[in-house]
Amino acid sequence: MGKRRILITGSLGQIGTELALYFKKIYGASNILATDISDKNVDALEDIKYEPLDVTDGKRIHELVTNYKIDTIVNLAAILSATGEKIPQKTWEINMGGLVNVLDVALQEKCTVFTPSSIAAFGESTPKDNTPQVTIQRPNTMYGVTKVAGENLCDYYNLRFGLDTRGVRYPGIISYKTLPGGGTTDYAVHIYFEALRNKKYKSFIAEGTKMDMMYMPDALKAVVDLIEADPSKLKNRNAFNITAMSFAPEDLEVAIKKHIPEFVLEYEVDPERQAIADSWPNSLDDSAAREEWGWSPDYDIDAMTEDMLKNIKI
Ligand code: VAH
Repeated sequence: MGKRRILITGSLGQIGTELALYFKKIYGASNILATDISDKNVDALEDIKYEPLDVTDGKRIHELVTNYKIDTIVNLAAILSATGEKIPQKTWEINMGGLVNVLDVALQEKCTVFTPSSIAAFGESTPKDNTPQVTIQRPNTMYGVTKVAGENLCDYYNLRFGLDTRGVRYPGIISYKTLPGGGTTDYAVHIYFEALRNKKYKSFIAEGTKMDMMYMPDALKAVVDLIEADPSKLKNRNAFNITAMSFAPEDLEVAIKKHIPEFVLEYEVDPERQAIADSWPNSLDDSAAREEWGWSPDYDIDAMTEDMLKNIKI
């Protein structure tokens, strides 16, 4: 892999923490700058350099990019779907204000930008099964609105200014090192911790609610595979559908019971997060990512479940 000097925003979030450590293995700790508005769990970054950063402060982003000679910005700072419905204006301010600042600094300093979209960029009117790469996008959450706007803004900066922008539409991401915060898919993380702690879990998402999901190692691999991909092959650039599996809560119950036979899944549905989940696809068509940059996940529900239950320390 060629040398890169990467700044990550939102680096102490669920994806950011593990991405910084994954980048360290590939690019070396001295080439990574982890930033976040909070320094909670900063020790998780080990010897990776950390700087406090509020992404709505464009001047500070510019200072860090020039001081640390950054050539790649991975912009993860965002308020997620469920929290975003409680503070919609703040969500726009952070998710879009941060992205605009990142794109403008990247333009001035000729950086590559990776920023993820999400299955949240789709809504009720989107075809739900095998959702196409190019289709109707009318989300009904502020988080989803910022993701659609973000996809289009990144396309604009690429087409109008030639900026090297890239991104994927992530499904729910499941991991054990850093817990997610404020998401609709978080039930699929909590269930593993509760299965080990109490042998039971009350899901806030209803039985039968299928959503696309992915294990963290595949989510990390996707970032590097896409930023290192041959740009001449990228047609969809900023919003590749990617997925590894699609399941409902009862499918996780079956997978967990293979390891903890006495595990019991109950339901206490949260109407707000259920309404969000119901507006998202059941399954994505990720053939464009497979064709354009060789996307191919390694973990299915059973491989993920075995690894989660083996690694969670309670
Ligand atoms: C959320 N985990 O639930 C995020 C993600 C597809 C879901 O965007 O908001």
